[in-house]
Amino acid sequence: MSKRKSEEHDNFYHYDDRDYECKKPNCNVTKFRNPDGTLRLRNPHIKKLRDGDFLYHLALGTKSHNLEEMFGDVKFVCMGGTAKRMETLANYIMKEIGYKLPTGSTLQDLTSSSLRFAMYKVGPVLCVSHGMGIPSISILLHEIIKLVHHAKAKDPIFFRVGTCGGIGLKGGDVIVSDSVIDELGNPYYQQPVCGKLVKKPAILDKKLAQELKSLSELDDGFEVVNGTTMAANCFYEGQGRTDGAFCEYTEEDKMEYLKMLHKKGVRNIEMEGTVFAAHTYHAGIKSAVVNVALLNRLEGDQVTTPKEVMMEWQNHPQIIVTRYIKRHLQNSSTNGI
Ligand code: R2B
Ligand code: URA
Repeated sequence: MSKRKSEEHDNFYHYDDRDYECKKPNCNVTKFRNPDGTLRLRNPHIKKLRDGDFLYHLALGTKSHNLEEMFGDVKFVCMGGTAKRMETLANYIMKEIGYKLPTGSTLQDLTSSSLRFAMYKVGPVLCVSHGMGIPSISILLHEIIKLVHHAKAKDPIFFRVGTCGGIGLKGGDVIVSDSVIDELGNPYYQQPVCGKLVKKPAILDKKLAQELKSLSELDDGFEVVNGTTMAANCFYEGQGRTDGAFCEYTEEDKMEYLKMLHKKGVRNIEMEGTVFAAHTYHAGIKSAVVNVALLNRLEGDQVTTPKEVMMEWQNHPQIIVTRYIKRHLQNSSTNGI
């Protein structure tokens, strides 16, 4: 492909749906996924790396590992903030989908020599920690997207299962985002690249968000809602808190801001949603953000919920996402996929 042509078709504005069909008439560049569901990497340089591709923060590489053998069967990637939560999730999924490890063995962190992220694999499900904030999850997204590409995993679906501050929701309630915005209300992730500000639309799969919401059950003991999520770069001032080390605004300013967000459909605030939605969308990956509210921000800023309650609440997004995974694995085994 000539430079000109590749530039034209690499511009995501030419692609109008999740399958990235090019809108140009008679265009033969159709998808960022191959017909078999494997990902086409939007980076021509990777193929040219002389010593293969090393995923530094995962301590895995195309030269040192057989990524296809290790990860080729991955169908779902679940990401959450902490290593412990991802280990718990992997063990929970293992029980729910009836996956058996050889007698006497336990799940191992597959990134053990990296010490940055932790990753557990349960059959077709990867559970990986992403740390806090956009820079941290962005590093992980680059490397996990390359991992599933190198592994030739087919049609992987990505989930972020996390925590957030709810707006007008109770602690323990779950928000499945149908859209994500930044602190200024922009529905995209923007980042300086080689001295220029580059924007990527932060788009989540609405159908997936609705399906996840529909998996809530009457006796769950928590609500599941769809809504807009705001991703902030800061836990304190960036989320309008008045309990940080600095605060040059009033309680009234904060309440006005939070109420304005609520009026615009924002139901929660967290710290990764924009880049998660933007990078998965850009890669042609279906994705969802499922967060549990740790507090109602209209009632305060401090997170003082007792640890045991918090641990229980943190299971709520995991319960919903695991139901989705279980249902889809059952359907694919019934359909012989
Ligand atoms: C939710 O919780 C973390 C901050 O406490 C952050 O990672 C987020 O999005
Ligand atoms: N995580 C956030 O980013 N904000 C909150 O209020 C709670 C958890």
